Amino acid sequence: MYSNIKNIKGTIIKLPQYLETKKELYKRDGYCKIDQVFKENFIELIKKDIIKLSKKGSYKDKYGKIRRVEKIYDKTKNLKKLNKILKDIIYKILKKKLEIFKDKCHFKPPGGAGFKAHYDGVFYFFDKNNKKRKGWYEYSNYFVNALVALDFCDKKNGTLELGKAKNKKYEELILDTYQDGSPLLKKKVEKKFKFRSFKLLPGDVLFFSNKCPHRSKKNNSKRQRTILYYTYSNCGIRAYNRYFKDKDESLNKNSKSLT
Ligand SMILES: O=C(O)CCC(=O)C(=O)O
Repeated sequence: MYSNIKNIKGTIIKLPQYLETKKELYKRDGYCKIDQVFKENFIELIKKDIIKLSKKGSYKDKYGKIRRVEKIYDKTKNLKKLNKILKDIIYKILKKKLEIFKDKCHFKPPGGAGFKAHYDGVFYFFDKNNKKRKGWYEYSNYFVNALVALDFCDKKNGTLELGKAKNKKYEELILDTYQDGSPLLKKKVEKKFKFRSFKLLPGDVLFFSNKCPHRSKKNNSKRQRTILYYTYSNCGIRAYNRYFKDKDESLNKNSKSLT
């Protein structure tokens, strides 16, 4: 699968050269891409599992097309394995033992809308008691996303575009947004960033900080673009259920989708 990497068992492991480089890149830019973390046959198994899970519950767009499946990371043997591998790599790159905070699979069917530029988790929401809350920063101030390509991704089918992380606190980052309950960046802020578009093969993984501005375009191809989009944090596994419960109860209505 990813033969250069051993499991962590409390021992300090010398990083393979290519991971040392990734570590430096992540430190400098807030993101790094690792090619072929997962082999094609493993990705095929994951896709089969996801299709089965999507039959039990998914979010659809206004055309009735499946766009998102959530709460999947521990639902099958293969998905559990994938999560463990991602956590191991994060540990090796960042020297942090993080747990899954939220997880989803994003489908972008032909013609499917993209996402406007935003930072992840930088928004406010009103909880069920109408109390104003600080987005993901209610749980922690450290988040790492792992995007696993399940399909080939490129500009045409709406791959992710990333800018370098802005290493600021919530209170400063929120000023870059419209502060309308969504994490969307103001147009003038978006224009200041240089976005890099990532061509990904199935099995490639993109690790990036939630503080990296990112966006994606509509799928203008004839084929679906599917990715796993997991977020890891240092706030402990109990935050996972709390997050999804708070999200269900949140009174926010705004979305970061292009439509
Ligand atoms: O699926 C995509 O194209 C981007 C998703 C995204 O930016 C997000 O969920 O924060």
